[in-house]
Amino acid sequence: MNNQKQSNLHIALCANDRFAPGLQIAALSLLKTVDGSVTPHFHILDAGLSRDHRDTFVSKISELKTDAQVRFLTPPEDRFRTVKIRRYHLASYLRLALPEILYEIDEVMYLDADTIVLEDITAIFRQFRVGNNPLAACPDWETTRPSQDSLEIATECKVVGVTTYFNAGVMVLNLDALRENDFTNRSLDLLSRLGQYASFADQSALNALLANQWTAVDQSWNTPSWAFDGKARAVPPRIVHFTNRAPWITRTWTPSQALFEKVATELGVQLPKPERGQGHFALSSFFNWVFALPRAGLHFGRMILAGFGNRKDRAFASRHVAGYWLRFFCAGPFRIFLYQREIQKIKEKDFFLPKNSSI
Ligand SMILES: [Mn+2]
Repeated sequence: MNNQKQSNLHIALCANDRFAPGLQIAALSLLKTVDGSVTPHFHILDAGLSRDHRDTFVSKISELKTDAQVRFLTPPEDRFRTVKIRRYHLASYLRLALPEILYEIDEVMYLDADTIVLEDITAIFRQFRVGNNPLAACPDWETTRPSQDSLEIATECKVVGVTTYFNAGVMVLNLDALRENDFTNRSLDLLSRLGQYASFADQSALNALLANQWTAVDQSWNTPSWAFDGKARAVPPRIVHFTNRAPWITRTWTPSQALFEKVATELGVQLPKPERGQGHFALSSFFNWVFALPRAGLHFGRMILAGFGNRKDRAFASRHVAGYWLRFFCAGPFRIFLYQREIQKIKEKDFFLPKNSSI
């Protein structure tokens, strides 16, 4: 393998002030686990970071690894003027411009600022190079095909029949290849025309334009926090990704929250006061649980109606949802015991001290 590539590892992240704690945790946990012989270069897309946050980030990184490089880049926001933004913040779209912003770099790992890295990421780079595709990523845990994300975009890009879909929170990109096929322009053009249909913002464009051109790496490299909590995993998580909440903004009573807080303590990252605390979480969990039973009933009713109307597909879908809520309701009281046990285990564990422990 190319030694030059092995010794320099390029990592891109994107954050604003609100995501500064997540940025620190993602980058510092990566540094703690990465092969000590590589020199990490952090390229931070600055979507609005104060001087203080930038300084804290640089000093924490160099404290941990003196030869690590950090630079902050101003993203070309005007390039996104015509993009039809839906639900997400503009910051989420900026990674589409990585091939242009990092014009002098040939390969980079992009990492969301709401992740915790628990294993050496050089393993993903190795798989990426063997795969010889413009991109390597993990199959998404929920969305399984581009047409499920957006039928309009899948139709436009002629990928309706594609049955694979990746999560864009952890990716390795071959920037040379992406520049060669004009990826940034094509994705911005697509989202300027059909962005209103993109369920997952830039991830929708990435999947539509790079369908069948990506190397799938093990899903444990991008384990959503809800799967971590549900223990729905064959392999222990290597990267945990908070896909539906930022744990320093919304504090929950879950194993993934305990993990985040434990890791923050080990890394010396100070967390802000959460905007929503555990009281809010307890109340909303309780109502979720109480309403699970009527929800299940509602979907069972729909199933029966669809059965009368001879709509087998609808009946099947309703039965699936009804079953989910029924299981959710029945498992409620046990979940408290399971979470309690898991949270205790996580609190007692050291994540970055001994290298060989597992959860
Ligand atoms: Mn994310």
